Amino acid sequence: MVPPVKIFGHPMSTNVARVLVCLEEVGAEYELVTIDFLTGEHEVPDHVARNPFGKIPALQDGDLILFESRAIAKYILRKFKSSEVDLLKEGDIAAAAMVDVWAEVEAQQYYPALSPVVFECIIFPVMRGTTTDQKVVDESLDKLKKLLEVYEARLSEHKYLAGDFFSLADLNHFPFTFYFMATPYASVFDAYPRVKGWWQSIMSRPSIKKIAANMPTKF
Ligand SMILES: N[C@@H](CCC(=O)N[C@@H](CS)C(=O)NCC(=O)O)C(=O)O
Repeated sequence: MVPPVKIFGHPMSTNVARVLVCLEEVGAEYELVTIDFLTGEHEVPDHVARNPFGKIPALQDGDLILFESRAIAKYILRKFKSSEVDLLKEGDIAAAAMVDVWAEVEAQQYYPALSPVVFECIIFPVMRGTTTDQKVVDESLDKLKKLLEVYEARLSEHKYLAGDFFSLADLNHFPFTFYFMATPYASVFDAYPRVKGWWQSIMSRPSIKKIAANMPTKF
């Protein structure tokens, strides 16, 4: 029997959640090996051997060990691609390029704009015991609002970011947006009805509901 893919991480971690949603989407068997980053387990030598940056997640598939959640996500979607689930569209060069474009927008623009709000309001208070730096939050919200205008226009033309199909580009937005919606600033999205509809359709996916159920928003 082929051993299942192992994911080393913690279910409440955003970057782990991204990978777990991919595994759920493709219906792959997997084992989540808990690395409790709240108690520093990600810094022990065994884990640093998997991820030299001492972060979660890491993936092990036989002899292959990977880190960086967005790269792991692609590996999973390539390995377990089927006629029913193809979130990279690699058989269609133009569609695949649009997936790449919007996946880059997520990594290079959306994540840097939105994540400071999540760090300031949710992650740092729990992990570092700090209080919210309002200047950081306000600057991030300004950037986010400009970005959401572009998203609103894009989602007025297409149901999803890369086109009229759900892809990794959409999925990659899930973990940080999920926690953003638990901050006092969730209503920022109300001004962008197409973006809100898109977010609701992401949240209605069984894979996302299953993984989100293990992501606490109150501590
Ligand atoms: N770019 C990396 C980021 C990994 C990362 O920062 N993971 C967080 C958990 S979501 C972590 O390990 N934090 C512990 C720390 O930084 O000490 C990825 O996408 O995998």
